[in-house]
Amino acid sequence: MSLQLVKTGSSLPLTKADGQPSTKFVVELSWNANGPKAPYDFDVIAAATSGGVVGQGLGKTPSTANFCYWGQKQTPGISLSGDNRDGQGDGVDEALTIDLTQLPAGVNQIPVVIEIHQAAARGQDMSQTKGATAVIRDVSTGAALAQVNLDTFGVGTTAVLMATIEVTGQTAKVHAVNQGFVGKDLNDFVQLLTA
Ligand SMILES: [Ca+2]
Repeated sequence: MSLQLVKTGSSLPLTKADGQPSTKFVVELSWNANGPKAPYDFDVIAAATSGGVVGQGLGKTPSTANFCYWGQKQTPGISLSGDNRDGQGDGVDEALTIDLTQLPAGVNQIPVVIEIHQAAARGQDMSQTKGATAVIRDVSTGAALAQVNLDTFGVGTTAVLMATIEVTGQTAKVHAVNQGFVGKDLNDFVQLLTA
């Protein structure tokens, strides 16, 4: 399967060219630093959750040990490449690697949230920036499987649930969600996603 753009509200199974499910893949996030209050420090937040239903509600994780972000880059089944502070330069700014075989039992959703670090203090929001893309790439083949683009958001939106990875056993599907959150920061998502 070649790279497919997944539009907001749609989903796509993460499947390799040979038809087998991708069990280990990277979510490569790139964003543009331009905007009136640059630099913008986007942070990726992901968590291995259970109990959520796409389009209806977020799942929860029983422990903050399953909460992957710049302050905790290695969690069971999910790891983060690093913390890019300004989106400068070409290519991938931050990348999440997800290994379905290493996730805690019972996980059915991994929300992928993009948040602007210190948005309130810096007077920044998503309306000022020029978007971001997430490309999902199979680790074993290197092939790009799916792309989700950040939608346009209004003034005050500081975080976006960009995509949700739906996990069923050793298969995964990406949902392009693009749900904006006004005024929410990292701590709010820790609370929203922790049981
Ligand atoms: Ca960052």
